[in-house]
Amino acid sequence: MSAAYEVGGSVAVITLNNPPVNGLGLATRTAAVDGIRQALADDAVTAIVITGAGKAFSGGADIKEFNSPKALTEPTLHTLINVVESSTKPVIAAIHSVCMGGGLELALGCNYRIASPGAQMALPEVKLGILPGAGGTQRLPRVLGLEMALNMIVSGTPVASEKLAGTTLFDEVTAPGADLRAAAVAFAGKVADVRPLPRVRDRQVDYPNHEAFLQFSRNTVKAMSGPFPAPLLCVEAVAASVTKKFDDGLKFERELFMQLVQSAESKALRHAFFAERVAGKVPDVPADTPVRAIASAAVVGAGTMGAGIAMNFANAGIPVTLLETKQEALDKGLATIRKNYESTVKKGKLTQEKAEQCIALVNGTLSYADIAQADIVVEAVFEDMDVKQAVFQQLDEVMKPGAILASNTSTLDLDKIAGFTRRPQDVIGLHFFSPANVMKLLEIVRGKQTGKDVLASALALSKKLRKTGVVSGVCDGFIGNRMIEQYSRQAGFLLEEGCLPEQVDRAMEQFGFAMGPFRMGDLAGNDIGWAIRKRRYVEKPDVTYSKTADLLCELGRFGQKTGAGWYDYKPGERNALASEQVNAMIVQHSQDIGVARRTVSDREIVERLVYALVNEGARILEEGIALRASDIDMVYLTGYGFPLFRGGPMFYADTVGLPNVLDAIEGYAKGRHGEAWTPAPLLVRLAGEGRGFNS
Ligand code: 3H9
Repeated sequence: MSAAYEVGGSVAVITLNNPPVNGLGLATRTAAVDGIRQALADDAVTAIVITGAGKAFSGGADIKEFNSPKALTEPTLHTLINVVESSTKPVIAAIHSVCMGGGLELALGCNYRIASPGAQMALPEVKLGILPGAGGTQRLPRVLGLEMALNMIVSGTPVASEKLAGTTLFDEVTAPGADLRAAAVAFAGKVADVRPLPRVRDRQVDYPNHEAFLQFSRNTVKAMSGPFPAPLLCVEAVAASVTKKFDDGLKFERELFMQLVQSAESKALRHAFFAERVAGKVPDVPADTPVRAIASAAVVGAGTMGAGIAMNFANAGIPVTLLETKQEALDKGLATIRKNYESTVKKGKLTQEKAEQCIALVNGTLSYADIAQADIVVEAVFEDMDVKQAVFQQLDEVMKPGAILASNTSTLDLDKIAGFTRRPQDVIGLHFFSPANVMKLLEIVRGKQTGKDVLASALALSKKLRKTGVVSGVCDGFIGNRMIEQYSRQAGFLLEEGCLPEQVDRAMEQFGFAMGPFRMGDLAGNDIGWAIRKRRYVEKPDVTYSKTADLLCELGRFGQKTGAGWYDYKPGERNALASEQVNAMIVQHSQDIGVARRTVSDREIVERLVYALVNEGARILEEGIALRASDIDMVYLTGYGFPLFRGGPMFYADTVGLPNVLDAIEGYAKGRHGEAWTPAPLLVRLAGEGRGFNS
């Protein structure tokens, strides 16, 4: 059942019922149209109420139907809204909880709207790279005015219904706690005989000197929308609500909608929307798996990472104790936390009061005994197995039974770490990304023996901390760092072959990365990669690396923290300036290893770096380290600055076409350091079958 039809007295009530959010898929649209027709045919019915079952009026068009024949199968959303708008009996939308996108467009097609307070009203299509395509851009300005409607449509931000009470959007906003359905039925009784029926389409948008306002909006939106075409087209569609007749405006909106729905940017955003939601699902850990309560936390290690992790708990209202071995280090960690909160307050992103509340939730200690009762402890100490061993043996001694023991390791073997305890089922990896209080990604590392309830608890925790939790199996570097190593290797080889850091960074930034690999290295600290490579030279002597990064570190150029890295930095500034010393060192190194430097195209740079990610991603997928390709995309979108409009490395590879990716990889395999380019078997197989990673 996707919409229920009931008649009480002289009012028919159509209840949209398509969990979880009453998306207006084909079956729901069909049932709603049938409901209206049935009500029109029934002489006993004088008015019709449309409402939603469960936790929404409607979340809008069913996004899963986009680019599928179902979206265009009758009755389309347009047809449904036409049927509602041309009804000869009044139709009242009874709105609660969520009224978004096509849901709001349907409500705008009704003659009257009545809402509960707290309903989230939005036209969020722009966030999916499209615009409201079922009349929203024409009808919303007619009830909210040009400025407010434009703001809502260009930003996609929800506005609470009570804030819109008093506008012509609503005929009534009920009192808190009132029975919405009963109120709507009572309202229907009052308006049953009122004619002519009020229709939003018959209203005018009055805005003196609208052209000046629209031009200002175009300029502002253009400057802010980056590579995304939708925001500017939203302005154009809204402009039509003033400059064109209603039906012409609708037609124009439709044209722009069709253009956007086919765009690569929108496909990428829709992919990211579903990828984010599916990432929290693990096939063998059902949604009803019991979770452990997490009401208190502890963090071992008060360095930058530990302090950032502690802030996450405090932000979520969970008291957290920071543990260090020395008072000085502890004081420094606590001071970092205070400083971070103060600077957020200064930026106007947090109130002083909220900051003080968070700071009050953070305590410090030098004694393991003080953290013993915490529900979860996250270890964030130096990335060295011996140090981790000492910490986990201690935790095993002191922590209460049932406490979750988490490691923030970014590369080390979690199963080995779990083996330092007598409770490996309680051990899990929680890999936060720096700065931990800002970055969205949380890699949740599932060890061989991690309990299902511990995994479910970590996934629930990631939501509470407002992170995107992505599950990874155990391997060196997990999903993100294992892939980035291949990317960095290629960046190093490119330096040997003829590139300078600024060319590589520029090419990657033009592709859309927030930062190219060398600027990123300078920000994160080049010494981190150096330490990892030193370990690799011993553990995996066959893996080749360019020596340039080692030579850089030998010069003490660790990046911004030492005032010099791949680039030069003026004291106190973060602007990366090309370094003569480094560039000369790179050119000299090519000479020393006998490589004739050549001109490398930007296209080659992008292909080599991105396809290195893709090829390793394919292995990770095949080995089951990642559950699905879209999980890998989420890791890269939320943790590594991969351009959102390209949807993540695996999605991007799908859009390029896997046979094309494979061709390029096979070409690079014939070049210098061809050993780094053995195509992943999964890539070869899928390319042969004409499939994609995400299909
Ligand atoms: C549109 O309307 C186009 C029209 O203008 C023109 C057409 C011609 N469809 O976010 P949650 C699923 S475009 C299908 O975790 P929350 C979601 O996948 C649409 N499914 O919950 C998830 O599924 P699962 C404009 C949808 O409570 C489940 O619902 N509308 C849709 O945190 C729960 O999602 C939007 O852009 C959908 N439209 O937040 C609204 N929406 O359980 C996008 C959600 O299997 N949606 N799902 O993982 C949202 O912003 C949030 O989901 C919402 C609920 C606020 C509704």
